[in-house]
Amino acid sequence: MAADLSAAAAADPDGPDAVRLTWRSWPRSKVEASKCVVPVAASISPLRTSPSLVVLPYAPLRCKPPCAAALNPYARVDFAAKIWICPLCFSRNHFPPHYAGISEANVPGELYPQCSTVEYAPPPLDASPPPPPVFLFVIDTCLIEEELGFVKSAMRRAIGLLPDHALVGLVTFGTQVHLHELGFADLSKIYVFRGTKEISKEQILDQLGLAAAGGRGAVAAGFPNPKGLPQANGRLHPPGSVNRFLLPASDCEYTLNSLLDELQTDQWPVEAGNRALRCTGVALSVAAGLLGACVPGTGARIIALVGGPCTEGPGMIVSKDLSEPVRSHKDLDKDAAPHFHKAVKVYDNLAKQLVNQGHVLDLFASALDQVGVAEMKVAVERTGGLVVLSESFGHSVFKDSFKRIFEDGEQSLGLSFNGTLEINCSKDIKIQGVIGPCTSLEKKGALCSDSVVGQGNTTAWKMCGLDRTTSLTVFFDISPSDRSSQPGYPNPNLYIQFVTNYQHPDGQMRMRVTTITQKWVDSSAGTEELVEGFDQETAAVVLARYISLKMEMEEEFDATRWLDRSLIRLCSRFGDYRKDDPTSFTLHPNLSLFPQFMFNLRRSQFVQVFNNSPDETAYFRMLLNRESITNSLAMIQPSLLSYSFNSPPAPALLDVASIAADRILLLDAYFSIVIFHGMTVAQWRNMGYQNQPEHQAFALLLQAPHDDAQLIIKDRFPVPRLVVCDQHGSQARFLLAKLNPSATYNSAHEVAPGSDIIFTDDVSLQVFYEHLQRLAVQS
Ligand SMILES: *[C@@H]1O[C@H](CO)[C@@H](O)[C@H](O)[C@H]1NC(C)=O
Ligand SMILES: *[C@@H]1O[C@H](CO)[C@@H](O)[C@H](O)[C@H]1NC(C)=O
Ligand SMILES: *[C@@H]1O[C@H](CO)[C@@H](O)[C@H](O)[C@H]1NC(C)=O
Ligand SMILES: CC(=O)N[C@H]1CO[C@H](CO)[C@@H](O)[C@@H]1O
Ligand SMILES: [Zn+2]
Repeated sequence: MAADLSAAAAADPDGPDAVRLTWRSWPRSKVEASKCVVPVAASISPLRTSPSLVVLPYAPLRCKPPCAAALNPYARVDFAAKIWICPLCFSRNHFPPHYAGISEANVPGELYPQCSTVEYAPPPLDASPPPPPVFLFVIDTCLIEEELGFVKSAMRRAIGLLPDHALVGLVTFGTQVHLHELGFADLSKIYVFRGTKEISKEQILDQLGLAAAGGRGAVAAGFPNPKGLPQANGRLHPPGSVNRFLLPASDCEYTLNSLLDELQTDQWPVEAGNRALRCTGVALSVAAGLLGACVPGTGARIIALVGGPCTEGPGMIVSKDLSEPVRSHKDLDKDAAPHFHKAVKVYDNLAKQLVNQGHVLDLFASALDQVGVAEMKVAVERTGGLVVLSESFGHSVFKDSFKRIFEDGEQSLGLSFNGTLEINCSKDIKIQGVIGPCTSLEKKGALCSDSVVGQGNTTAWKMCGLDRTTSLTVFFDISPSDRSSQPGYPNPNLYIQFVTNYQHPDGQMRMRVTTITQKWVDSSAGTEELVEGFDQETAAVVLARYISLKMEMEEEFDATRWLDRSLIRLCSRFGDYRKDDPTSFTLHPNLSLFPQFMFNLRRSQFVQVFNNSPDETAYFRMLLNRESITNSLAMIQPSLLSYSFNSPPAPALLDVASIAADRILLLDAYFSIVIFHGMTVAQWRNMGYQNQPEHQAFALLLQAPHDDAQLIIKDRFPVPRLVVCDQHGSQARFLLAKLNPSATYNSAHEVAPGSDIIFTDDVSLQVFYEHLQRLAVQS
């Protein structure tokens, strides 16, 4: 699959709409849908850029209420009568006067067939310039000298890349929180907050002298427009506050750089046997309070650089006493993590505050031990923040990822703010909810299903931060109403419309509309049409997201067993076989890779969580939920490419049998990329053959996987860890851990008839598949 490298550019698997569905043909009834085993779901990347995207300089026409769907290419148009019929609700709508010129020969852009995804960028109503982006840095100083040095150089580089008009602020914290006034170049003024106690938003603002503007309580910021605050040019803030704490980058570059020069590691003494006192929770509330008072409703991000666990005050995850270890998965499982739920509650409240204000939390956690990503996850994910986990602020995973936030042009992440997603669909479809970086806007309606998955009970979601890779998974319920009373029935097609409003990186508000159509099928007649529409890659990723959520929410959930059962049911229903004859079992090509995906999912970090820390698990899940299908699939089933003298690079089986002395392997496991030299290749390299003119072919062979690895790294955020290793070297474990153990396993195992747990822990793919065949064909 790594051959995708070039193929991906040619044929984009996400298509022009950036929507991928588990099923492209939908069963007509609830019962038939449940027999499909894999949920009916869509993975959508609302802001993915496509070279063919059309941007229209006006606002869309909308269907009459309550539908309000935007006009789209699937509408039936009567040019003579100047009427369009909405494909979602079948209402007839008159074109307004400014569409009077419409005819077969003169069709507006939104009706072009290729404009199933289209963007509207109407001119803004007022002429005031769009609000500048805001970056509030929150820096941990409980670090060793060397780590603080890495932070400073990363920050200096960031400051150099910030757009001049961006507003910048600085909070540093350790045992206490320091909020730095940036308004005075020579005389630096610092506001100090104690880290021990929870402080309310009002107390924070009182202390900063920001509460005066509207009287007590009035500063409690609401989104989008808190009442009672003075309003200037559509921007809200008490007078004077912004130019003390948040300054245009061009005005405070010098001050910031000198603050960084003078910044010291936390000076509070740390007793022997203790951890440093670190008040991450209070630091983040101060940051959130400041943004809520100064720039509510304006796109702003808190960029937190955290180098250790919160040990004091709200949000603490472990006590300062070193004899108490940081919670593990075992502790969480046994409910023996005394601080966990309390801390999650704190960050959950922070998430609500930030979402209310429209602000984002980005978390850069760099430490050998855990820092509390598992507890802070809710605040990052609900606000659409970025997260990067690495071992050190000196590691390329941190350094290169951090730099990319501020990069412009082709390398830009396309960071956008103030996003909302709304979904409309044909009548017989209900929305169960969304998994991914967003928060429910609690807009309940007839389209909401009673069975909720993720952020449900709504048809609208907030994404304070989103970028061109952000993906969301929407789960649907098939729930036919009384059809005879429905206009337009029987309609062979269903329609779904995704509407995303967001603030483009250039500052203007835009609306992207994607309308998709699929076929209804009557699957009681046969499964062929369903199988033809099955997207096994999307199905594997959606199941991974779904079970990750269930593992978090349901205490007794047994993921392996659930996956085994689902796979057997799917294969019984959609496989071709004679009853009780395992040798007759075959799968349609659209399903044939799926068992292998499930095999690797069972062995992956998403199911085998005990091999990782809770912080790592939280990190993996956040990225699984927000990445494209192709990237998420690499997390579940890494791709492997083999390089050798006599053939071009070729995909290799994810199996120890792919290792050979005269080959180089390139593994892409999303979080890490491994270049693995076979023994002979490594020996030749050590002898320097690549430097001899007669061995130029060897030099090229050595270089090729490095070039391909750089291609992957260039496009990915967070930047993956690159491991270069040799067969039998200690780093080779990064490859071996991902390979199927075929060579070490002996496959003579009987399955008990009627059993639904098939497989012991570390069987090979072949054994797994044999067992699956036997169980799937059982009558
Ligand atoms: C945020 O989005 C809402 C609705 O999508 C819009 O009304 C509001 O003006 C936006 N705010 C800013 C600051 O652009
Ligand atoms: C969804 O709404 C129903 C009531 O309308 C409520 O009973 C249920 O608890 C809600 N579910 C979630 C997950 O919010
Ligand atoms: C499934 O197979 C059919 C051919 O039988 C092919 O046209 C279709 O694109 C495949 N679907 C997917 C999602 O791969
Ligand atoms: C029936 C329904 O929920 N319609 C919604 C379609 O989407 C618009 C916004 O895009 C909502 O306002 C409608 O309520
Ligand atoms: Zn309509």
